[in-house]
Amino acid sequence: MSEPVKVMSTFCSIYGHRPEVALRLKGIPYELLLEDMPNNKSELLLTHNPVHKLVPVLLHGDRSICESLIIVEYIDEAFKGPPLLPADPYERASARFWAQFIDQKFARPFWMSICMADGDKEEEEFLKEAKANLLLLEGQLKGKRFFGGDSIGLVDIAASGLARWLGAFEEISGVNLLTDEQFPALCRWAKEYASDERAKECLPNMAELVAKFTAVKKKFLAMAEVQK
Ligand SMILES: N[C@@H](CCC(=O)N[C@@H](CS)C(=O)NCC(=O)O)C(=O)O
Repeated sequence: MSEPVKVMSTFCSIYGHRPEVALRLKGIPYELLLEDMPNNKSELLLTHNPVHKLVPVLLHGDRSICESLIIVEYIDEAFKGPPLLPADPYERASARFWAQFIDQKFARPFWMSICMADGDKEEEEFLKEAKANLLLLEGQLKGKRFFGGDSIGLVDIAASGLARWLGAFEEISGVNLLTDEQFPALCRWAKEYASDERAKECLPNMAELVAKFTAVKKKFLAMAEVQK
């Protein structure tokens, strides 16, 4: 019998979506364990991710794997099913490069531009950087259906925040970042990703996201006010 697979995540987690969609694309059943983050982390989480104490964590039998992109690569290697990374070494390296780009360079200005208070002088800088990064990703689609070619792969999974979470952030902030005029390929991609049956099954709905991140933004702004 195959070993049980569990995903530790939290409600509406952008990073937690990654292992879930990877498992669904591979056709691997799993149990979802939702953590109460960030103030009530379980013993199970602290035991299995003692270094970062973050979700997601993949539990595969008695082994645990942390960090969402590493988990996606692990899932690709540990389970049969459609590949999530290309076979060619150069193409694999390139997919890893863009997935890392999304987490290391793209993520901060992107989220910050949306969390800023209206009229904040840093907002414009963050927006500029977020748009420049979106343009780089737009170029990576180059007429392809997905970043991975004809099917969803590592970079699509890394970028999945653009396909659902961004819409909620735009609604909350009133900032429209991903416009059809500026980013037609990314807009088309976002729609296709969000309408894929396997992705759809583990994407949070818009109302839940808006409610959750409205509360997060309120908390963020209140903390920033205290620090002034
Ligand atoms: N680099 C990590 C980021 C994970 C992450 O930030 N997870 C958030 C939930 S979406 C978390 O656990 N936050 C709790 C905290 O910050 O204490 C990954 O890719 O897995």
